[in-house]
Amino acid sequence: MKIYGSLTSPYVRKTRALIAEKQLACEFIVVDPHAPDSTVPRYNPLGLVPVLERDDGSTLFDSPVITEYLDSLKPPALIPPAGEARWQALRWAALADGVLEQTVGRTMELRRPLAQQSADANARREQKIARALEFAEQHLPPGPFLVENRLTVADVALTVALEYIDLRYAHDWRRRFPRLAAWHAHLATRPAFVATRPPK
Ligand SMILES: N[C@@H](CCC(=O)N[C@@H](CS)C(=O)NCC(=O)O)C(=O)O
Repeated sequence: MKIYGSLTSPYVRKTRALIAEKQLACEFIVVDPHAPDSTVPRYNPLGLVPVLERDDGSTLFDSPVITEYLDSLKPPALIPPAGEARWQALRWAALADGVLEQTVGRTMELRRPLAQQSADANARREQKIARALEFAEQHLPPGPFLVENRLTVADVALTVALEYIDLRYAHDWRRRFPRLAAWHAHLATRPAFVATRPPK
């Protein structure tokens, strides 16, 4: 298998961290989806990374689909297979993906020529990010993991989302959300996160 993506894409990083956690054999091919001559549309007509190429040459996208596929390859299941734990894990993952969407959108807005930027659109994005982090702070369980007292996709997705904020959005979330900060500090040292951390 091969995973195509950039070193800084948080969506790619979620899948790479999962590959590391599950110790799957998968080659990482660095590509720039924003380059004018990008090869990504050959694998995903939407031109977005990550893309997973399976050994038979077929491809899968986007990151939630790749996550589900990778998780099906071997135990332990990082997506709880059934019951309330499954819905909790998927809701945390959706919250984290939503934070990514808003933070990536904010970053892209700020890269547009100044005259074309919308301060209103970014204010709305920042409100959504703040509300999502507040929700996480309030709903964090007491232990070190978000669901079932073990690592799941929820922990992978939220860790990646918080660290993407660190990369692209100067934000004092650690001071505003101290429980979230303590939870993150515990998980951040896992080798899967250390090995996939984006270059500054
Ligand atoms: N929903 C997609 C989002 C992927 C995405 O937005 N990737 C960005 C990189 S962070 C990208 O490839 N952007 C290229 C572009 O917008 O043309 C997923 O979860 O995989």
